[in-house]
Amino acid sequence: MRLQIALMAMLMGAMPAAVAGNGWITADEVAWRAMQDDAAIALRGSSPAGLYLLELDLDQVGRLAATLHGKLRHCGGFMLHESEDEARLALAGTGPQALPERARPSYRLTQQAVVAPALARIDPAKIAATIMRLSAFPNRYFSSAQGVEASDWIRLAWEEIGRQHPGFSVVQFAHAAYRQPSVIATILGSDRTDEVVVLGAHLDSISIAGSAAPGADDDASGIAGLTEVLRTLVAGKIQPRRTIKLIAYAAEEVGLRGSQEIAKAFRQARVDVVGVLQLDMTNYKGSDKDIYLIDDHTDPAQNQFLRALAAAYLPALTVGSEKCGYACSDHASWTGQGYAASMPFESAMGQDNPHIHTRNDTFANSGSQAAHALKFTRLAAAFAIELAADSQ
Ligand code: IPO
Ligand code: ZN
Repeated sequence: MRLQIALMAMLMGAMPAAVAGNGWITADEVAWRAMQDDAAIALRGSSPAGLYLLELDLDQVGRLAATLHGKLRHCGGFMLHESEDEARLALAGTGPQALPERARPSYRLTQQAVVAPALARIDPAKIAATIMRLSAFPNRYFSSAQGVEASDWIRLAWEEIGRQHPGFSVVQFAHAAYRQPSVIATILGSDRTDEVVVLGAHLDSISIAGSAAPGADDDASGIAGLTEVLRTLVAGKIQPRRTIKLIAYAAEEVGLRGSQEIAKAFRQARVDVVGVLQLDMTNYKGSDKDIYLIDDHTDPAQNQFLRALAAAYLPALTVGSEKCGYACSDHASWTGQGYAASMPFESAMGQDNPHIHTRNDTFANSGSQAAHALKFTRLAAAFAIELAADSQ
């Protein structure tokens, strides 16, 4: 009933004037229901697909994210857009299509001789060390000083590892609207340099109670995985044909803001990204299978490629699939720009780490082990090596 009233009011343009606006978000049904009593939010539209267009003051976004975390126990469930037009495009689901000139990879496996030793070099103790170092920051919130320090730490750590590799470079990507920069490491391809393979994870953390936010599983585990993939590529002096980029995204917890800006910048520059892999929460084994491929807001053909990689290189692992039902991590930002993206997740929905977004998302509460994250790190390394070597 409230919704009809709201829709009617919207149609009559009589929404509460309180909302100065310039923040436009699209949210799914569940998220909209959880925030529809919030006077700071105005309904501006909805789609048959169950998406809602909402306007709010930008400085309300952080509070809204925390409120939704509290109510829904998952991140946001909304995407923050830079403009009303862009939000209306997302509402209509008419985001940018795939780059017409982009050739589909063959997804053939040809790098057995390189992948096997690379996976053997991956050290769970190093994954654990990175998780413990990152979760030692009181928080890694997108607008906090510690959030900036965490970004700096990752850049320095990757620089330390990567400097041995001739094609390596690392930069921080500044976001105008908030102080936490994303970090982008690059291993330049040998001859298919303009074709790019992206591996990502988010560096920020959040605590709904505003308390400490160690974010050991969400998502220090993903950053630790990327760091170990970088180390095994460099240690193996692996020279990919395509360029490999490792991205630590800022501000995932408050609307996928870092990855949206970066994915859009790549799309606007017509960068030929041949595939994107997201690692977000990989170290809490809450279900019977080892890996759950998220199959909404992702690419079916690339998900099949991941199954083939697991079967070939990690035959002991069991792989299932799961739906998030909303844009549940940074992979969705790339999908929204027409790129192929995938996200292997730690468990089935609802069996994932119960401590996320609280002071209790610690390494200890993931069992003081990195055995689960190790599986995802190996899969990510195989993905990078095979896709970046693909001669298609
Ligand atoms: C998340 C992701 C997938 C599923 I299934 C359940 C929960 C967590 C993600 N939304 C998050 O908070 N990332 O930071
Ligand atoms: Zn989260």
